Amino acid sequence: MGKSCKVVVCGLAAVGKTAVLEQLLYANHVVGSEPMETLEDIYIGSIETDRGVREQVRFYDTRGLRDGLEFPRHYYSFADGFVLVYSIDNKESFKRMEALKKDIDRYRDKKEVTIVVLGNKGDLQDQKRVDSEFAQHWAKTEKVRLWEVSVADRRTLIEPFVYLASKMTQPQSKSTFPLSRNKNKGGGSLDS
Ligand SMILES: Nc1nc2c(ncn2[C@@H]2O[C@H](COP(=O)(O)OP(=O)(O)OP(=O)(O)O)[C@@H](O)[C@H]2O)c(=O)[nH]1
Ligand SMILES: [Mg+2]
Repeated sequence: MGKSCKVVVCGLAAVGKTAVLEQLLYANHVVGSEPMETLEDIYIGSIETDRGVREQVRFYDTRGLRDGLEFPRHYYSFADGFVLVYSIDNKESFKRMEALKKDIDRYRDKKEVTIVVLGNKGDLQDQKRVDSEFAQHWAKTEKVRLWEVSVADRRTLIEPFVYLASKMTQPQSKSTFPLSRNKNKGGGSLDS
């Protein structure tokens, strides 16, 4: 098993952060069950990446954001990845998610962080307040991947998390290192 990556799951209160994690990892969340406000919980997951390797991921399920509550900055410094959750029936939750994305860009310590965005409660189509195209357009400009998902349909959760685990554990591609002429002075045909 590879190294353990740290992923912070965050967003407005009651958008379904805990439900997403429990459904993904244990398949045991009953939608509409009595909500329990999270303080902080850690889940250890094992996810098979698109390279067919199992990777261990530590998920930090955080306290839902409410009015007057700022997201604690210490989360920005250790995370390898973020799952930003909003709920498609709540415009305010999309705005909070956008603000979180901005703060991640501003405060993150690590050079490489992977961000995925989940528009949860996709089953509530008749109460939809966040337009899908608008959301996808935002994601494109921000260069992040966004999926509309529903805890009621566990299959919708798989792709975002496989993508996240695969991206975080991706081996450094050699082609991303520039071939420097100066540093290769010792020899090799590239210098001549
Ligand atoms: N219809 C519907 N309800 C959902 C979905 N996901 C979660 N819920 C419900 O939304 C409520 C809140 O879910 P939680 O998982 O506790 O939300 P949370 O974001 O962890 O809340 P905090 O920890 O307080 O921030 C619960 O009643 C869930 O059953 C979904 O995809 N569809
Ligand atoms: Mg929770």
